[in-house]
Amino acid sequence: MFGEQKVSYSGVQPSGNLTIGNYLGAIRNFSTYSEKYKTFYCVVDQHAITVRQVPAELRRRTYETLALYMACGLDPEKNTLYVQSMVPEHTELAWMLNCFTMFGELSRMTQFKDKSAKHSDNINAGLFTYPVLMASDILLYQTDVVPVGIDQKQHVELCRDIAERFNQIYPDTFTVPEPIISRSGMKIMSLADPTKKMSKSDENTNAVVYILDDRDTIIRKFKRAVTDSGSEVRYAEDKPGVSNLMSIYSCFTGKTIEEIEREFNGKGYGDFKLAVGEVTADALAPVQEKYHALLADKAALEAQMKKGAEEASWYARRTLSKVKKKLGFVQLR
Ligand code: ATP
Ligand code: LTN
Repeated sequence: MFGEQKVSYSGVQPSGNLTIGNYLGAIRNFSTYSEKYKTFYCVVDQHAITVRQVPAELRRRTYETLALYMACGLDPEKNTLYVQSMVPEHTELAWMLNCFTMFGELSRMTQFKDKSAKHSDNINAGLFTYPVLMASDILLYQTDVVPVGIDQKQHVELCRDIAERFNQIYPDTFTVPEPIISRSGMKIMSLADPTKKMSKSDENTNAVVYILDDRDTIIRKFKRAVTDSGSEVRYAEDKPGVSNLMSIYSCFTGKTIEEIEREFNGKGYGDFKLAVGEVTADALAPVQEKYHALLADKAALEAQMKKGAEEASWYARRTLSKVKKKLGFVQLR
């Protein structure tokens, strides 16, 4: 809560090409808050360097992620859209919050465990304290709600614990945020292994549908998606492949699972997979068109980055100054 206004905050890493998981689980839901909340949506480039990045690619993806935010319907006049590294208050607060976060808490984070298994040659301290920087992002803006996919719930819960701990020692410093997990796009699974999250850093590009994939690629990827034994289009725990495709179809068409089961009653997997591919391609076409137009004007994107960073800094500085005062740091005017 900043003054009288409720705040929504979220972030996406420019660590790869964005997937329909990112779109359905997170970005598509961001605009629901634009009317009633003060909204901040960040391209979290500093989080991305917890795993090695190619500099030119990180730079390119930073522009692309911002353009995708806008193409997915986030109007920069109604939402503060910005790049994390352009607002140095994030890392400054992160240091202070590190001193209020326990080693044991960070050791329990499943993303840390997963990523350190995956990047066993580079288990750096940044990977370990990643959730503290994320808490800093959220708390700087006195955030009320954080729309994310379910994989980020644990991080938002840790952020709440840090805020509560800090507030207990220094009352009324931070708003304690709530994670908001969209029901429909909670967790989109990999097309190659439906027990695994669809992830933009997956090496198997056939397992992942990217927001920017062309129509033929989308249809081909769905055609090849791993399904289960049997041939019935039915949502069930022992049918993770078909269930995942049904969730995707439901997200893009707004139809319920029961409606989908009825629609494909008596039809096989082949017809169903084609239909999923078609609705996905249809839904993404307007996003892609807007995206390409936005990306063609780099100067306009840079102007947007500058405006967004200035807006964000104004809020961030206020919280940071409050925290410094509470902690006993001398601040000169
Ligand atoms: P990486 O593979 O680099 O870890 P990622 O694909 O998990 O990346 P993030 O940048 O970590 O993407 O996530 C951005 C947002 O998208 C987060 O809110 C996250 O919860 C959501 N998200 C990511 N993947 C999925 C998915 N498969 N289903 C639903 N939401 C998702
Ligand atoms: N950790 C998140 C990205 C992220 C974020 C945030 C999400 C960084 N800072 C603040 C919500 C709020 C991820 O990996 N998806």
